[in-house]
Parts: sequence; C-alpha cells; structure tokens
Amino acid sequence: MTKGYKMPKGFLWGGAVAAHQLEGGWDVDGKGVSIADVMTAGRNGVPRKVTDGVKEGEVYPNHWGNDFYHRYPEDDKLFAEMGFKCFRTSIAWTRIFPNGDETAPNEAGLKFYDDLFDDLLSHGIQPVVTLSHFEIPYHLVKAYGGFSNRKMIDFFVRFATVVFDRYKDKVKYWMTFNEINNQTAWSDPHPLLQNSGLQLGADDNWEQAMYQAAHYELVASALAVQAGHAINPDFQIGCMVAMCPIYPLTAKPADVMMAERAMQKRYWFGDVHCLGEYPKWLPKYFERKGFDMDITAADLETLKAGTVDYVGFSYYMSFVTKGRDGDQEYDFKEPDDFVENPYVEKSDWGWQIDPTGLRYAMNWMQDRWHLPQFIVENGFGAYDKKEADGSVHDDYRISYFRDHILAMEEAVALDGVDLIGYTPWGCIDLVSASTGEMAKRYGFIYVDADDNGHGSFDRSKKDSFDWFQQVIASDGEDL
Ligand code: P53
Repeated sequence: MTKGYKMPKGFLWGGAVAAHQLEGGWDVDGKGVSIADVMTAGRNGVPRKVTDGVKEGEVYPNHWGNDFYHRYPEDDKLFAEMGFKCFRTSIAWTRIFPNGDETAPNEAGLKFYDDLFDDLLSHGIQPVVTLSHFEIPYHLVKAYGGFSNRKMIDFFVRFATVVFDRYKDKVKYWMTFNEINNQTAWSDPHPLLQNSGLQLGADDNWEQAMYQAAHYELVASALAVQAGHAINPDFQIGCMVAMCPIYPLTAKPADVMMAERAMQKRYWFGDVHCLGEYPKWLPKYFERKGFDMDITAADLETLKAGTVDYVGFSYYMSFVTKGRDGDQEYDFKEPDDFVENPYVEKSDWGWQIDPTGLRYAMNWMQDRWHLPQFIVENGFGAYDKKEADGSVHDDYRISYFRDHILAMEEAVALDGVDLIGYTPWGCIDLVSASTGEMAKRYGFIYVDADDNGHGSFDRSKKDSFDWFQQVIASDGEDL
C-alpha cells in the first residue's frame, strides 16, 4: 500500500457523471430531444455521426445510457457504501425545457431531480450539479443555430434560474458549462456541436464561430452566477474547464513560446470566468485574424460582475507541442500542432497518462486564478474483462488512480493548493462522450451492457470499488 497525505476535514470525495451519458429514458416524462440523442455510436478511432433528428435504424447509445433513470436508488446505495460525500451529475436541460425556448418548465422533469437529490441526501451524499453538459436541446440547434445566436443567453439563464430556485436548499455546488474550452479543437465538428450546438457549413468561418459562441456562453455563465447568488448567497458556482496542460517538446525557445500560446488558447476561457476579463493577447488575435466579434461594452461589464467562485476541472492527460521555424505568430491549432510525448504511456484510446501533469496544472491554476479548485473528473477509460464469477480485476485502473490521487495530495499538502474535492469520472460505467461506446469503461461499478445496449444492465463491484472505499475511509492516506 502506498501512503498518501490525509485530506482536510470536509473534503468532498465522490464520483462524477453526466445526465445524458447514464440516465437513458431519453423520451420519457416529457423530455425533449437533445444533441446527445442524435449522436450515433462510434468506436475506438471511429467518430460518432450526427443525424438530422432521430432516425430509424441508427444506434443511439445515449437513449439508454446505463438506465440510471430507473435504477438510481440501487446506484446511490452503492455510492454510499463506497463512502461518497458528494455526487456530481448534470441536469438534462431537455427534461426541464424540452425544446429550450418554452417559458414554463416541465414539472415531471423537475420532479425527477427532486427525487434523485432527496435520495442522495438521505445517504449523506450532496449533489454537485453541472447545468450544461453537452446536452443542449436539439430544437435550439435547429431553430436558432445554438450558441451562434445571442438569444441562447436568455434561454440558458432562464433554465439556470428555474433550477437554482427549485433546488436552492438541496444543491450548494454548481457549474455552468462543462469543459467549455474543449471546443478549441474547432476543426472537429463534434466539440463544436457538443459544447455550443454549432452546425456549420463548408463556407463558415469555424474558428470565429467558436470564439463568438464561447463569448455568448461566458456572458450566459456570468449572468447565471449573478442570478444564482441572488437566489442563495451560499451557492458556490464554478466554471468547468478541461485541463490538459500543454508542454514544449524541448527547451528550444520557439517550442516554449508555442506551448505558452497553446496554453493561452486553451485556457483564456478560464481567464474570463475567473478574472472577469479577456486576456490582452486575445483582442490582438481577433484583429490579426480579421474576426468581427459581437462583444459589447455591456457584455464586458457582465463578465466582470459574474466571476465564478471556484475552478471545476477535468484532468485526464497532458499534451505536447513544438514551434515552427520562422513563424512569429505562433498560431497554435488544436489538434494539428500536438506531438507525442516520448516520456509517458498511453491508454488504449491514445490518452497520455501523466500524474505529474495534474500537480503541475493545479499549481499553474492556483498561481493564475487564485481560486479554490475542484477536480470534478479524472479517470481511466479501459477495456474491462468480467470473470466467470462476476469479478473485474482492474488493477490498471487502481494504479492510474493511485498515481493521480497522490499527485493531487502533493499539490494540496506540499504546494498549498486549495482543493474542495475529488470526483472520479464515470464512477459507474456509462456511455463514452467521444466515442459513444460502453466498452470504454471508467467505473468502480460494472454495468452489464454492451455498445448496442444488450445485456442485463445489472451492477457489480470491480476490484477498484473496495480500493476507493479504503481511500475515502482513510481520508486519502491509504492509497
Ligand atoms: P470519454 C475530451 C478530452 C477530455 C475530456 O471522455 C473529455 C473529452 C471529450 O470526450 O470529456 C470529458 O467519455 C467529459 C465527459 C467525458 C469524459 O471526459 O470520451 O466531460 O463527458 O465522458 C471522458 O472517454
């Protein structure tokens, strides 16, 4: 056993999921169609397809997820047995506003989350809630062009206000937009659609569209933060960034400058969320690129007045980049400018495994944003093998977690990072966001279902279940 550092009293150990990846029940109790409902299953290395509405004969894994919608009481018991203090999930926007532009919410949807949160609280588990986790109502994509349209700000703020008000005594920790910065890989249509509901044509300027949509989201987030604090001053409302630090390949100055620009381009979202203003380099970049941005003086005031209370972030991997000879602009472009890191291993899906990168990133964010942090996703997607007796020996997952939790604890105990909690991703097996597979498993709890939704959907404990239970019971000391 590895000896770690005890985390402070009240530290929020738990697990994380997103509504569309596990609930299923995609069309029940008045729920509308979301972006996730029109995304087909992909495979390792094969991207998901987006269909124009739900089509006969296509496979849509988010329609069933892991059936949490019907089985959550059993799952909550298992989370409690593991010792969870909190559980991060999202509210499916389409359960509350099925099309997104209604003025009155759907009561059956609101009631589902009341029941779920009550059940969690009865086990001493506090819900931690993301408002928008890759599941914008599909109607808002078709009728308004998603976040290319300023009207989306009002729709989002209405949704946020309704749920803040409804759950004001049940939920304290909130986040606005999941992995808002994942859309920096704007040349791939998936992140743009998942984050912002953008469907662009060949003639559109994709990069400008990404910056514009992100701006509207940041304004919507800042307005939601203000609305939330007015409803309950005790609310802690965070942003959520996908933290993948980007290193220079060598000490060559051009590599170092390229890595700096890469970090600026991936994390300016956090600068706006946390500091309330655009970093200086970005207007210069817009100017140089000839982007005609709709950013008003009133927007800038809103951003200043709606800074977040903490930094929620996911951490799975780090990246590496290198400079181009003679290029003074350093227009880093993701993912084209990534290169392999010769010093780290990779998962079966090519995600670079780098626990030290987590400690590095936590220090970097502490120095830059001066806010408490919350690790709301971290984990290891892997092919699991269920033995004849039902057991799953996932020592590779335990070893990933051991190394990452130790790095996290060092950042707290040795570097003084202010950390609220740690919720490993996909604490129960669910549908992968990037590939739509069930086979890319993250859980401590195994779900008997395959990529096509076949199986009993029965739950069972993997070896990592007992291991994580012991980590929590020892406040992080017994790794
Ligand atoms: P999957 C890319 C890079 C880092 C995190 O991912 C990412 C993505 C997009 O897939 O997403 C987050 O399921 C996201 C979750 C997602 C999880 O990481 O592709 O917030 O919804 O499931 C893991 O293996």
